[in-house]
Amino acid sequence: MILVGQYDSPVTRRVAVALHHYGIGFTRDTRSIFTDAAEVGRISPLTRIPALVLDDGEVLIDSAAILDFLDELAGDRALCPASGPTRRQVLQMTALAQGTLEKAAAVVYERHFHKPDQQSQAWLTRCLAQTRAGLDELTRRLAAPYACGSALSHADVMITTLIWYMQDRMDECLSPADHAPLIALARHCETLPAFRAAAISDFEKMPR
Ligand SMILES: N[C@@H](CCC(=O)N[C@@H](CS)C(=O)NCC(=O)O)C(=O)O
Repeated sequence: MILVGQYDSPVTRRVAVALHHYGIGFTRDTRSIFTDAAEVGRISPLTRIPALVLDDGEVLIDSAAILDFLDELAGDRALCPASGPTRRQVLQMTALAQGTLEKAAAVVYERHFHKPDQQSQAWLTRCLAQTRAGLDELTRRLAAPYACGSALSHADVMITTLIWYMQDRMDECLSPADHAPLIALARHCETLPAFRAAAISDFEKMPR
């Protein structure tokens, strides 16, 4: 399998963490969606990452759909229960964290692609408020020791990769005081082997 995408993409990194956690071997294609967009677009039709190229050449896109496939391979070790209330909780917490990322990324892209005088302040204000609301709600719903209780799940992985993104790209929404439990969870998860194996190298960062 080949995982396409750089690890500064939280959704790409969450797939990498799951692959390492499950012990599934893979290689990487670290070409950039920005500087190598045409090449990435030949693999991933929307020129988005992650994409997972299977050994027979089939290409899977979208982190949730990719993880659905990997969870099937992982069976009982999947980072999401197969059924029941905890499954719902894991999927909802993961969706909340991923939705928060989408709003934060919208701010990052607006600032990256538009000069300051071309940026929509109304859009930025809206996205920043939605990002902040996402972080607040994640904090409110957070269980212990992991996001959804006693076991590590996809929610912890998404929260951890999201927190890295917030700290690296736009620290104006993440509050060390208000979101301390989220930050502490991410700090703990970053020490786990699967997260360390998917550490972000300096070369794989979006051009500024
Ligand atoms: N829902 C998708 C989102 C994928 C996504 O937006 N990836 C970003 C990187 S974090 C990307 O490829 N952005 C480039 C673009 O949209 O042009 C997933 O979970 O895989």
